[in-house]
This record gives sequence, structure tokens and C-alpha cells, in this order.
Amino acid sequence: MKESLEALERSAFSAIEEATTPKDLEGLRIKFLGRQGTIASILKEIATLPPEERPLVGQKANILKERIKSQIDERLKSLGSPLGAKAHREDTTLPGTCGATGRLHPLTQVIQEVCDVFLSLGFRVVEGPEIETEYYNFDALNIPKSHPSRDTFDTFYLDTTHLLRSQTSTVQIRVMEKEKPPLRIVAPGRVFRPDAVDASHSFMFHQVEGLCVDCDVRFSDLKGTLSLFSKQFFGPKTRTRFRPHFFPFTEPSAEVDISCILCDGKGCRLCKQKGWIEVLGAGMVHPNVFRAVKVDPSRYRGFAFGMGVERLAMLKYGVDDIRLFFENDLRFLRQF
Ligand code: 2NL
Repeated sequence: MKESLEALERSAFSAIEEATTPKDLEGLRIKFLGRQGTIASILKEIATLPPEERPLVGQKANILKERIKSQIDERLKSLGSPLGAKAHREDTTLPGTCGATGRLHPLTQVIQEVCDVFLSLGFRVVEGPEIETEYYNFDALNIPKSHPSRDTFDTFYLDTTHLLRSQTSTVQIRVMEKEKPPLRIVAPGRVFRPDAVDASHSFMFHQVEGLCVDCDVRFSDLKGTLSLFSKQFFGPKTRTRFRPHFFPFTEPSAEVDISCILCDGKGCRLCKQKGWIEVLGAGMVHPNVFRAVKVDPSRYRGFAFGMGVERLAMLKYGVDDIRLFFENDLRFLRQF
């Protein structure tokens, strides 16, 4: 009888230890302490023992009953505590598990970096609609219906009056309509051109355009501003050169090259042995553009520029295919 009490004590204690819910413990209370339980049946069996053994066994059974009861109560308390059932098994001094952190898309990062440079020069960031009319995308920018430049800046038409903008100049036109000079603005955003997709072309890409209008703005201001931008964005050794070009909305116009960021102008695979890489278009705002927004071209002058964000990002990070930016492959995106 004494041995069976000891065996009962061991099995009851280990069952209580392993219980993980209050419901488990209630089950054990019924099993060991209930009216039909193990202790109850032991107490009943006492009647079959020789009279001299009865008091001692009875006493031991009652002590065991109390110990099981308090063991169950204690376990119940530890389950209800904030650290819960497994508290005694876990090292709470270990560092917690970190949630995965997100990040900005590389193109968003480049847009912010470009805008930051111009913000530091006193420019303001403006945004506008991607769906536009022919007037804002072409006419106001000195690209009349019959002009061959309509081809260069061709876009997607939604219906006879609406189209997807092919440059963010549309936003700058809208600002000039509403606000009087002086103005210093940059307009980042998505633009669309019906180009066949390959490693360097996409029907949708991003641009940052800039505009500065005041009484005494000169081509030298444009050169200084874009030279400073190139140094800030590509590194302090970067040089710039301005080649004559044609844009319908600026006169004179220029394409802007930077000294090759790989070979510093010596000639390599990236710059195709030229030492220079084209990164921007720019010029002095055409008087017809000012007339369209009712700014007096005899009083005001302005410079404007436009750059492709994907192109800047590809150069800066050595990405060789524009499509990588739009495929949402996390193996690519996690590198930025
Ligand atoms: C390029 C470079 C350019 C502009 C954009 C502009 C905007 C206004 C007035 C005059 Cl509101 N010009 N923007 C100027 C020169 C170049 O973009 O490569 N575009 C295809």
C-alpha cells in the first residue's frame, strides 16, 4: 500500500507538471481527487487492511491528497501568469525575433535623392495628373499639331481628348498657369511613351523635370545648377558638358553629358570609349511656352531640364536591364 501511494505521488506530480492548460488540470483534479478518483478508492481500500495498519495508511493518503491539491493550485497560478505555461523553460533574456522590415523601391529612392539635391537649392517638389489633355502635353509646350516633334513625344491616347502624359512638363505648365514667377520647381513622376520594350526602353518610366523662372535667369545658371546636381548625385569628381540639341519647348537647348563614372573620362565599355555619358536634356524656356501660360517673355526668362530616373538609377547602381525595375523580383529589389 505504501509503495502504491509513492507511485501515485510520482505519476500525479509529473502529470501536473506536464499540464499546459487549466482544463488539463481540472481533468487531473477529477482523476486524482474526485469522488470516484484514485485517492477516494485508496481510502475505501483501507477497510480491507489489518486494523493496526489503517491509521498510518489513512494519514499518508490524506497528506498526499493535500499535496496533490496544492500542486494543482500552484500549476494553475503559473499558467495564469503573464509568462504562461512555458515560462520556466524559456530564456527570456534572449533577443526577440525581428519582424521583416520593408524598404523603398530603388526608383523611389533615386527620385527622393534627386529631389533632395534640388530642395537644397530652393526648389519645391510638385506633382500632377498622369492622365492629361493634348493641350498640356503638346500645345502649351510649343508642339503644335503638325509639328514633327509630336512623333518624338508620342504617347498613348485614352480617347480623342485624353492621353497619358509623355513628360512631367505638364505639371510645370499647370503651376505656371496658377502662380506668378519667381518659380523654382521640380516635378517627379511616371510618364508614358509607345516604345518597344527592350533592355533600355520601357513604355512607362519615370522622370524628374525642373523649372526655374525669374527676371534674370541665364544659361550659366542652368549650367551651374546641373553641374552641381551631377556632382551631388554621381560624386564630387563628376564633370559635365553641354552639347547643342533641339527641343521644341526650349531655345537654346542642350543635351547634358557627365564624365564617365566608371573610367572618369578615359574610355571604357560603359561609355562606349567616349568618356562621356548622356544623362539630361535642358535649355532656356521657349518664349511660346511663356506666352501659353501668360507669362511675359520680355520680362521673364527661365531654364528647364528633364531627366530619366531609370537611366540615373541604372548608371548609379550598374543595372543593365530597365525591366528589372518593374518585375518585382525580391532578389533584385532587396539589394537596394
Ligand atoms: C528630355 C529632357 C527636357 C524640359 C524637359 C521644360 C518644361 C517646361 C518648359 C520648358 Cl514647362 N522645358 N522641360 C526642357 C528641356 C528638356 O527634358 O530629354 N526630354 C525628352
